[in-house]
Amino acid sequence: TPRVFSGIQPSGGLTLGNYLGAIKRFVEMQDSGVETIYCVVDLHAITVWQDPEALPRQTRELAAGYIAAGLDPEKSILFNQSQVAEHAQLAWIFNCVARMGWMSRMTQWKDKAGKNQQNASLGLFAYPSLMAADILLYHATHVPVGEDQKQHLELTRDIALKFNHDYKTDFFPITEPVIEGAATRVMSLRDGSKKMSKSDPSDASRINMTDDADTIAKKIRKAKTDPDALPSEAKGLEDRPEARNLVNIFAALSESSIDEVLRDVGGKQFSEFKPMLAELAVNKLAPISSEMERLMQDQAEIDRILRGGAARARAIAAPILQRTYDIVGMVR
Ligand code: AQP
Repeated sequence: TPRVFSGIQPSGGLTLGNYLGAIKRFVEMQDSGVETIYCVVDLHAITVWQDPEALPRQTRELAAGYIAAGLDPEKSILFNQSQVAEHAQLAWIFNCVARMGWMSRMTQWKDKAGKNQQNASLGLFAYPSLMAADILLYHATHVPVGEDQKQHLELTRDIALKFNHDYKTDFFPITEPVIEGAATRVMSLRDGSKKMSKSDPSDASRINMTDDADTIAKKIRKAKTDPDALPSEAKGLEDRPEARNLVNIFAALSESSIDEVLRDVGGKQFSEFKPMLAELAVNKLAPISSEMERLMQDQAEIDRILRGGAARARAIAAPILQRTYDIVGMVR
């Protein structure tokens, strides 16, 4: 039977990219009736420095974002990673299976470590090994993610294959990435060649789920574009990354195709299209952000949900870790 696992880092506020590329898909999968497990991956977040004063709020806000966007803590298992120690325990085993060379080829490692790799954390280097543990700890079969996580999911498959090979077993399943939906790669509003990211130093580069209507309108108004009018079909967006990104966001938010959007707005100038996009974005995001705000009033309730989710997650994870230890040859 299919089992879905995915996670998001509480490394800042949620962006429109996280919403369209991940959370919206999480909700659809939950509502399709399969077993769904969604995690706030706080152990991943600290691979780059997180202020311990801010991390609890970021964690709770992400949990609130999940729920406000439609995840139901009864239907899905919602929890934060550090409450289920088995993630770190399985990651250690996988650290001993994965090879240095595999990790050093990861583009996220190269991007985030930058020029000064010697000074990046060992955790950042081993990030994909922990991610493989997150997924394989539940024998998850399907993992919905944005395009940027594709390479890490391939590495998860490589780790499962090598573990199965080294220990002559078929214990770990080969996971399917689910990179679908209209917006698997939402780009920065300031640079159409960079993905929209929570940790981009420029706040103007992204739409945060908690931005108010005026801020959203202002960011879209200032979004980088070219001087031409919108084309009337998708082909006309080639070599126009900024234009394509805005049309793509419009399509994803309105649940229509790019061609359908261009049928309506083809020929318009950005000065006319941008306010339409802003209005749509505000209409879609405002109910979620106001619900997030309401949920954040009751921290104890969020913590209770995360603890309950962690207990349910552990009930699945613990036997799988024990079985892994047996396969590896650990005495208990
Ligand atoms: N721009 C994006 N477009 C589509 N999907 C996106 N995702 C992230 N950015 C976009 C998807 O959101 C999920 C959670 O991502 P993450 O928090 O684990 O880390 P990330 O991919 O590195 O996201 P950020 O926002 O860029 O965070 P930071 O800045 O902390 O690294 C994943 O499914 C991801 O694909």
